[in-house]
Amino acid sequence: MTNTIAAVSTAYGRGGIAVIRISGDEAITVAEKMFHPANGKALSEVKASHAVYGDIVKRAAVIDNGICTIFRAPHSYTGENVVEISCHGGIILTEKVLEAAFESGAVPAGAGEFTKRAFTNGKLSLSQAEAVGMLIDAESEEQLSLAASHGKGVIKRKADELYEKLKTIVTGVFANVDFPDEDLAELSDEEVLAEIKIIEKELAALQSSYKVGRAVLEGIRTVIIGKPNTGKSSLLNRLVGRERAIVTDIAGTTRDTIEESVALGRVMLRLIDTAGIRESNDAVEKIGVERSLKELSEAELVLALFDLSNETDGEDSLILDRLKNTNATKIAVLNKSDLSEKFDRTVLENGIFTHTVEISAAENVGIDELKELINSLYIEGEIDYNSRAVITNARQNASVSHALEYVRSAMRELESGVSADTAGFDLEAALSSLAELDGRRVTEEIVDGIFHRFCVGK
Ligand SMILES: Nc1nc2c(ncn2[C@@H]2O[C@H](COP(=O)(O)OP(=O)(O)O)[C@@H](O)[C@H]2O)c(=O)[nH]1
Ligand SMILES: [Mg+2]
Repeated sequence: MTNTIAAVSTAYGRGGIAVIRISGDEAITVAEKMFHPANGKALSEVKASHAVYGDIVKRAAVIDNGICTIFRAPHSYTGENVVEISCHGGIILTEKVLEAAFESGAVPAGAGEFTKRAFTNGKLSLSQAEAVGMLIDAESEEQLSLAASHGKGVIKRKADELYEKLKTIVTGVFANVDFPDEDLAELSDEEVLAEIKIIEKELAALQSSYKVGRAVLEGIRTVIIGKPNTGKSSLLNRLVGRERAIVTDIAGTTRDTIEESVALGRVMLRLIDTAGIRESNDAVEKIGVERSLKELSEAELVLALFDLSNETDGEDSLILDRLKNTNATKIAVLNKSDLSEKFDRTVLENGIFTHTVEISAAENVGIDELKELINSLYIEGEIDYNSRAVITNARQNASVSHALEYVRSAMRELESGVSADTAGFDLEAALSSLAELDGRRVTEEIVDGIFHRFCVGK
């Protein structure tokens, strides 16, 4: 069995060029069997990081010609010997070139295996490897700049810095315990407390940065809710920028929930349009209303629509009642501002809503203001992602949050007069949580989970 892997690294389909990547100890030996340089030299003689032109060969037949680039370990993406063969980009042709690599001794690469090897071989930290996935999947400018900053190591540096600081304290504390008679006591209990307060602040900042990272990367689960005919689907279509949902003047048009992801300025919304909430005897509509209520309970952000051209009634109260019991941020969106107003705005004076916006979904009035408002709820002002570490996924958040809990527990102990060596156990636990942030110490399971989401060839 060989550990040398091969895959097509470019997108599946027709294209000017496709790249087949081979990585592992035997990469150059594999490539030699299937690529014959036009200058007659052996591939093994080609200098590292050099490219040669030649024939691509499968079972003694020339199937294409192209460029072969050689990278020698450890100076490659994966840290292993890597060969990249660029051929013409056709589906059948690319598959044949890949087959030639398998016939020459390579095995198929798993999803994300090149990047996983780069991580395992220390070429990339875990957050840098995750950044590769973020770059490829980016759907907005904001995601792209965040991915680029992680790729350049902004999380890695912050994780290393905090880890080293905390490690110094932990070793200082335990030096005190293990060798009390020796003069190793670097830090008094007061000094330990002062130092961990600094770390607590930094971890808290990192934890709160997830609000931004999540809004930009994962998206805010946003539910549009309201009575039938208030213009929920019209608003969804405005925000998505196309006629995604059916809009009619018939109440109960939207019967099922409709989901769409949309980059709204700097943040992503996972938008959910729902069936209008009202008492109904129609069996299908009833199910729709139940789904709306379920979505409401899981929402992070609620856009509650009210129709300004209609008088307030019991159905509005029903919705307000439901909204009272959700934790989401709630914006009252007053629609149909183009029509004459009959709505009694005092029903909204109940502390449920953090903001009120007036729009006309039909005339496209107030939509930009609504977009700006939503952005400002999650991102305040300009952020330079290169200088400010913003964490972006649940894994990073869990590591930071656990570390913060332990640090706070140690702080409380020290403040209540417990000696530093007892608090030291919490600090040790904080250190091991922090070790997970950037893959310094991480389980095989977590690593596999990350790279399985990648495409094959990356
Ligand atoms: N005049 C006016 N009509 C609107 C506006 N927004 C939606 N409508 C109309 O209201 C009706 C219901 O709209 P729809 O988006 O289907 O409402 P939904 O039931 O809440 O999804 C349709 O006839 C829309 O054209 C608006 O801002 N102004
Ligand atoms: Mg609708």
